[in-house]
Amino acid sequence: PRKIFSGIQPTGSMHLGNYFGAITQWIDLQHKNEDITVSVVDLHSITLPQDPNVLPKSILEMTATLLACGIDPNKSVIFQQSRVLQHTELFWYLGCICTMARLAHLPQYKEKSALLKDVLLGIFIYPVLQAADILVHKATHVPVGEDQIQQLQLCQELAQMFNKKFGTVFPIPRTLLSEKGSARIRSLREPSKKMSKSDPDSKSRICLTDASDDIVKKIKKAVTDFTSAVTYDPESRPGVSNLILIHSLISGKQPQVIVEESQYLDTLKYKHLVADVIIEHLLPIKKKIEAYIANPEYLDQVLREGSEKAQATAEETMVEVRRKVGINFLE
Ligand code: AQP
Repeated sequence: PRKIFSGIQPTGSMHLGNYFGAITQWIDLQHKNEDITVSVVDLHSITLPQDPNVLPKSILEMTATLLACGIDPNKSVIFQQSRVLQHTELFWYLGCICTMARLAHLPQYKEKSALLKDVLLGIFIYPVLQAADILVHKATHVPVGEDQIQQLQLCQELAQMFNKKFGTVFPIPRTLLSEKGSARIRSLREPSKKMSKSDPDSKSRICLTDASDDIVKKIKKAVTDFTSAVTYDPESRPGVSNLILIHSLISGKQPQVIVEESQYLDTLKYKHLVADVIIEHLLPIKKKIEAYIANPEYLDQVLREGSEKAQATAEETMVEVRRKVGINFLE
């Protein structure tokens, strides 16, 4: 049977990129009764500085958002990474078989470290923690975007190396590509970049919790180009095509159908239409998020119960790992 693992960082509010790039796929898998485990990966989020007064709220908000989007704690396991210590424990074992040269080759490390004067160890080694997240649950499939493929390759290599050195413990996890294709949503301010939680410009993204008038403002200000016709061409017209893509993902209509329907609109009128479509889609989700956030005790209970379940499977793996490595000889 397949076992699917995925995570999301509580680095800010969920935006349409996370929603269409990851969450809707998790919900589809849950509908198909797949065995899916979702982690709020708080230990990853602190590779960049987080305000200790804000982080707890971000963890609860991310949990509320996942529930509001449809993750059902009775069908899927949803848990907080830091509560399951086996993740960091396996991370150490994997760190002891991973070379520094291998990590230095990862493109995300090169990109992130190029911007920093002093590179913290966490930025360098977090892909090993990511591998541990997946392997400690013996996941067989991992839904990934194209930006994560190299990290998953590292995870596969570490699993193979461990199995070869100490005896087989881990299945080799495979990528799970979305049936709808992996949607990459772009920044509304710089369409060459992806929409991101940690972009300092909040106008670059639409969050699921945004107020309706903020959505209108952000879409109106979205960078397009000097052509006023509505056409779909992600290469030469990334700005307007990004809006059409979002519209297409919400409505289920093909981009070409949307273009035909919008042939009498200029981009400004089209922006109003897209804003309305987004507002209508997000309103019920936003109401649910607010209701969950008003009940932090319930959210904490969901995370506690989920973490207990995750801990049980992770501990089974660690019993094997400790024994294979030769650390726990009496068990
Ligand atoms: N713009 C995007 N389009 C499609 N998918 C996206 N994802 C993120 N941005 C887009 C997918 O969302 C999932 C969870 O992401 P994450 O929390 O691990 O962080 P990330 O990928 O680094 O996303 P952000 O929003 O840019 O977060 P920060 O700012 O914290 O780094 C992943 O499956 C990701 O592919």
